[in-house]
Amino acid sequence: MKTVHARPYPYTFDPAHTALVLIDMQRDFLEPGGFGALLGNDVAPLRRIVPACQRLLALAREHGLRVIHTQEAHDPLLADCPPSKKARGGLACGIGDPGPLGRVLVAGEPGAGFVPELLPQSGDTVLRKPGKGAFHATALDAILHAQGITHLLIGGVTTEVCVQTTMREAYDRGYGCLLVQDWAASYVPHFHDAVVEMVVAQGGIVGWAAPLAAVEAAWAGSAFAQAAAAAAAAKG
Ligand code: TIU
Repeated sequence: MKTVHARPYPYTFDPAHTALVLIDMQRDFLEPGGFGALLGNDVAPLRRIVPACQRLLALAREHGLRVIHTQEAHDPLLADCPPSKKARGGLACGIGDPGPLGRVLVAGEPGAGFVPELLPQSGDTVLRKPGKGAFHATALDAILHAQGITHLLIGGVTTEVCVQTTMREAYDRGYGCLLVQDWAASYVPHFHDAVVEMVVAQGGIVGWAAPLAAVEAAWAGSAFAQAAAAAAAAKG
């Protein structure tokens, strides 16, 4: 078992039953000309978490955790895109339209692909999803059950849209989720901060939150992490 010094109290997980879930680190959200930029956002805050994502992925691979990359992308015929989603925002160049990164948010197009620094590796699971939450209209719950996964370390983009929606869906399905704070980002930085507070409020109503350094400390078996684990055990 590993224990992370998290808020609102230590987060304990068994690596054999824990997956890393990296939400939607796609060119369409992180690069100029993609869906996020077409919505009027500055993509710079999202790009800043790429090095932290690389560190956590390396840690996960070193310790044999399962890795799941989600991808918000639609079928080329938009058969899985509700008209309300396509119409939202009234964009001149919206979902399915040809844009600077190919057809916007369409599977197989350059924009739907992952940023080059975070390409999935052999053994990782890639989960295409048509919605904001990773459990909606996907096999994610079945995949996690089949692999005995009970705990999720979650990050990606954007914190208040796909990351938070997925955490809430996971909570209702019985998973224990840790939001790795510097592994997630929003186009609107104070939304990110607000989500962290929402997650840990009310005794961890949605889950736990901790910085990447605390996750790394749990693996290092540092005195700090050990002390937190002891404190949690003492609380019963
Ligand atoms: N617009 C926005 O902040 N996010 C999304 O549309 N999708 C995800 O968060 N992945």
